Amino acid sequence: RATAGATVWLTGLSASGKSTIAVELERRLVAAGIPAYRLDGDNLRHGLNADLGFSAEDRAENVRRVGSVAQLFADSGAVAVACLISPYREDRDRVRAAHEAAGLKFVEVYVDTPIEQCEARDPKGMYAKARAGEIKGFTGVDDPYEAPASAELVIRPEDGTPTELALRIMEVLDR
Ligand code: GGZ
Repeated sequence: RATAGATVWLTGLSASGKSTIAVELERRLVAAGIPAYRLDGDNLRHGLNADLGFSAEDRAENVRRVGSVAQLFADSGAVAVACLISPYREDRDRVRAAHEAAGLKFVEVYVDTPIEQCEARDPKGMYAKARAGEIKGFTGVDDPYEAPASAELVIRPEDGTPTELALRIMEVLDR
């Protein structure tokens, strides 16, 4: 089987649906006998990245560390499924370059949910807080998000259910 030793990198705004797709992808890969492990930015900020905030420097370091851990998983033959906002193109491209230099597949997936929809979902009330000025430097509100220029896959909400989207990512992995 072609799928082995790869990183899937889901990037997009808060509440864009990255984590939901990542959970489904991880589940389906494991069910298909492919070892997979999810690296969720929000979760890792409680442990490995507990010392980091949301400045551009800290986000860059967050992406560097998760990229490095993802690469270790990929090197072991597993599929790392990273889901982080990762708002800066340069930071993501560095992770891609490191994978490619090591001969490891890197699949960038842009979860392109319009901010209006992310904001309408607002599962944790973060956008409301950002709009009220209670959170400063919130991505998409008063902090930048640089969309990928050449993602392997661009996903929009109307493109399907999380299950359908996970299957589509698996097809790209199999290429
Ligand atoms: C963006 C923030 C911020 C700011 C807290 N900007 O949707 P969530 O709530 O559960 O997940 C978001 C998470 C973003 O962490 P990442 O590690 O993915 O970010 S990055 O890749 O940019 O380093 C959000 C919450 O943290 N959160 N403050 N200011 N998101």
